[in-house]
Amino acid sequence: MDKHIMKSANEAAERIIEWGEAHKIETCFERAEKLKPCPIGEKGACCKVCHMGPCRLVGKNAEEEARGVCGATLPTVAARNLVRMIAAGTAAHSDHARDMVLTLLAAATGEAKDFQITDVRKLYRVAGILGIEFEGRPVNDVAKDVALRFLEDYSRQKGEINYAKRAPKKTQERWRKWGIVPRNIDREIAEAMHRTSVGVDHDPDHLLLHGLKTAIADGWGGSMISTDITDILFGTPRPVKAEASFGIFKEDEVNLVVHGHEPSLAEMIVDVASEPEMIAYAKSKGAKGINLGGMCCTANEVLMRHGIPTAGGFTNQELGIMTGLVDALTVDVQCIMPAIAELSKKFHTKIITTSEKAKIPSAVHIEYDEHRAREIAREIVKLACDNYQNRKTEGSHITDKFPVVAGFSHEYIEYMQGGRWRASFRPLNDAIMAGRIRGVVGLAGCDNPRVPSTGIHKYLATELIKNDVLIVSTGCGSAACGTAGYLTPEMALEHAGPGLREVCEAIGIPPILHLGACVDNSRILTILSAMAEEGGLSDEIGGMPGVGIAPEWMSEKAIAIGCYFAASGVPVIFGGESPVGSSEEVTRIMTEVWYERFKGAMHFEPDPEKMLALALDYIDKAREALKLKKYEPGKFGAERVLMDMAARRELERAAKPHIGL
Ligand code: NFS
Repeated sequence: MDKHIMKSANEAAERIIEWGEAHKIETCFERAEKLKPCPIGEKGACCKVCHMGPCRLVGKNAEEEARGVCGATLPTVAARNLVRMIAAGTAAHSDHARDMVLTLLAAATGEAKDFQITDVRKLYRVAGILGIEFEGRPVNDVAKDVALRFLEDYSRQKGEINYAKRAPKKTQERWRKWGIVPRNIDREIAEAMHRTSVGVDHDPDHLLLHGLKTAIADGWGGSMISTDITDILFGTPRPVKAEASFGIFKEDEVNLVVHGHEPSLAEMIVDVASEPEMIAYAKSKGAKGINLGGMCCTANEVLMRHGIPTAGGFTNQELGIMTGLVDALTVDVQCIMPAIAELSKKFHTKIITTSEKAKIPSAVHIEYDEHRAREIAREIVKLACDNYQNRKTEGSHITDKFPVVAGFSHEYIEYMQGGRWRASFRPLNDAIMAGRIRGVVGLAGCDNPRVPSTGIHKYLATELIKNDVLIVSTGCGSAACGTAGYLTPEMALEHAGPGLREVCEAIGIPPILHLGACVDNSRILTILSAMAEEGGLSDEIGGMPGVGIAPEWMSEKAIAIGCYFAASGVPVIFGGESPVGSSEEVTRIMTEVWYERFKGAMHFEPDPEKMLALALDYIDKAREALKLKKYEPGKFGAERVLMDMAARRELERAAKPHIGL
């Protein structure tokens, strides 16, 4: 294999890395090569929760014999480390969600005058779920009540988060049985930090149960709240055409990139960039217009709703600057490499930090405030225009780009299966029951310079659809597919298996459905709940022929996501080394024990072929347990074999925990 192929599996990215090497410009790819992971911390065997350590629990019999200075065992240490990752990931998504709630509240009370309720239908749907009266009331009054109700998810001391009731009844019962329905998001995060501090909770299973509780507060709390409010404020996505990769940048226009996670400012920038005064301003600086692009999850937010093109995911952020064409890059929170500020000095790019929570030394700071959103967005657009004149000729100037179809909200997926009045998940359930679609995989999470970046996403995407598995993707998983040209319906004809192809052609969808940003993994939870309610498959999320895969994860947020899927009943497979790999006991709890209790599990498997085999095995075993037709490529059964209660009970008895894979 070519040396460069080892760094990114994306050809355009690879050429920029190569250009950078020739110009002595370092990126995360070289840094990953130089800086090997610490073998102790990597597997979760390092404890640094107090200053008697850090204690390294290593050695031949570490699991039985090694102790920290306080006596903490390896399973305790590994479990604590994982729970802290979950807490951090949940905090990130849910703090983002808190800002969305506060923006909704400010919009509803008229304090944030630049924002309005765009999707009233969605507002009513959410109000209905929350038990808030909406008929005949002013829209803003309903929106205010919705925001205040969501704020309770950050403050109630007893009871359950609002959206726990959106899960299928049986899923909820499992959570209640094991005491993992979250009370409020902040409380579970705080308790996770408390329990994992020195000298508190030392039982790995007990610790991990609280980890699941915290993770549920992310998936069915913060993330789901964020998705819903973003739809209410900026519109529920419908399919849009766009483009992906570095060729989205234009030589003769001002290129302004929005990068990060919170969508409010990016939405305002999208709005402002088309104002005639702003376009005139760009022209006065010698540019033909203003070209917006996105990066990481902010890219997904504005791609889903406006078709703004994306330059790609996490590992593309430095490479985007190295095209030499980015006049300004705004960042807010999460997944922003601090390296971009130093790198930008070699080009003309202005890095603009915008969150009160996040600064990078040497970047320009223009602080976002939802009460002055339009004014701030204009300031940023003007700064990008001013900087257009400073564009130098250096840069890789890569022009590759691919068409993309995105915008598959769960509402749209429901709508496209029956129109406005007969919208349902029936056709999808039927296609799975008949074996046209073998199962569903959520392909999500980061891309990572420790592997040929985006390569495992690409491999799994092509292999899964070849095997008639429908893919729903989010976050940088979607970016990896988009920048590889995989997010178009034509892709179905080329690569999909015969059953999946038939379904995609009949409905007119791509075999990989781009569902949005990482917080929009909550859409997958909603889809699975709707499929359970529709009937014919499992009557809870657990037991569905579905699997979650994050093949190149790196963020703590990904761990929180994986765990809320596992707690909800989805077997999850992560790539790379296991962060609890040092403890067999913790590994056993997260696979076997969680499967017995919740029908979900969390595996870590670095080998892409084994990841694929494990996913297909889970899917086939779930089909078998549901007594569905055995999957055979090209051979489909009857469309509908609904099970009666007796058959279901029989199945419950027969189904054995799926363990030890
Ligand atoms: Ni998710 Fe989005 Fe990407 Fe990973 Fe980071 S941008 S929130 S954490 S790297 S998918």
